[in-house]
Amino acid sequence: MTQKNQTLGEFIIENQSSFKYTSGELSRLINSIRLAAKVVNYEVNKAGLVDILGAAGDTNAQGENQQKLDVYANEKFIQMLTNRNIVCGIASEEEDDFIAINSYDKNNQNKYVVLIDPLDGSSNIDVNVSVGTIFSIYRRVTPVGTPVVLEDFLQKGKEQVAAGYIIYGTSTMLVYTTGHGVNGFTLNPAIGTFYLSHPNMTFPKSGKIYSVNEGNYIHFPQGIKDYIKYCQQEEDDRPYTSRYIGSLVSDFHRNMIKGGIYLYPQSASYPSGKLRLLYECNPMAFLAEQANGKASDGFQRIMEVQPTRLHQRSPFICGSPMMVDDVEAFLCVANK
Ligand code: P6P
Repeated sequence: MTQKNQTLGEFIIENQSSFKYTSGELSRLINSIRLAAKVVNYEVNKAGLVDILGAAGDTNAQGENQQKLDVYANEKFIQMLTNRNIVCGIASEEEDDFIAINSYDKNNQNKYVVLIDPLDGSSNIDVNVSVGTIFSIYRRVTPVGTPVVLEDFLQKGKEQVAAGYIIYGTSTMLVYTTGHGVNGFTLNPAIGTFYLSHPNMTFPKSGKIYSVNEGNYIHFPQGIKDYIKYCQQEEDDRPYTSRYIGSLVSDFHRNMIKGGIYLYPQSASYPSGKLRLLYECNPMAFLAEQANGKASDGFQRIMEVQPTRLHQRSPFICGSPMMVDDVEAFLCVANK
């Protein structure tokens, strides 16, 4: 149930009873993400004013140049989640391995693990384009009080208990689901409070926006090439509009509101796709499905994929359900 001008804190309390299993821990976990979002937002919004731009001179687990804000956001989310003693483990795009949180303490009854992309779209930071944080939350599968292990993180996306993103854009929003629909909260920076601004967000069944890096066109699978040409044909409600920000959270957010589809297929640079299954594809897929959208690797529901590695990548097709169905049909025909 949603009330006008409800704050995120009020929303969490009011909907606590609908969180499966929780004894308030999931609420506290969402609250710690809320605080981290405000802290990171403050730095992101003043990035152009202080010498925090530019690469940190290091590279992350993916061998990509780390931006200083990547490092800062990673540190802040890990710090907030650790200090509140809510989770037993954290995995991050910026960390080679997962981080065990006090899980050698047999009295540690924390049952959640969190996987994060601390600052997605970071290549946009220095050019003042929206970036985002993506998070995914699971219950651990090994007994509480024992050391958290890789198996606790390598779970199918359909096992997620919550997922969401923060978009640091013209306004800062926290959008998340606990399996009961998707709700968006906008930050009032003057008082540091998130207000329910987008209750029950849902993807339109179809749309006229497609988001893909067409610079990779010649390396796309034939079915993807065929779909892009389909989008460009002058027929029926087409041609569609191409909109690609280079920031998954921003493209996803616009497409969820207006209707549309995001595609990151296999390419020459990324033969398995660029996006990471565990902390990009799966959380965005959980949100998409909870918003009546779809998310696939082109051939199967992405949340059915069994992960085998922490940083594994996957092709990713996500958005309005009828548009995802179209892409899968083109891929199926091309693969016959
Ligand atoms: P490309 C950002 O690095 C990201 O992971 C997504 O946010 C974004 O959609 C994509 O990669 C952009 O990749 O290869 O088109 O620059």
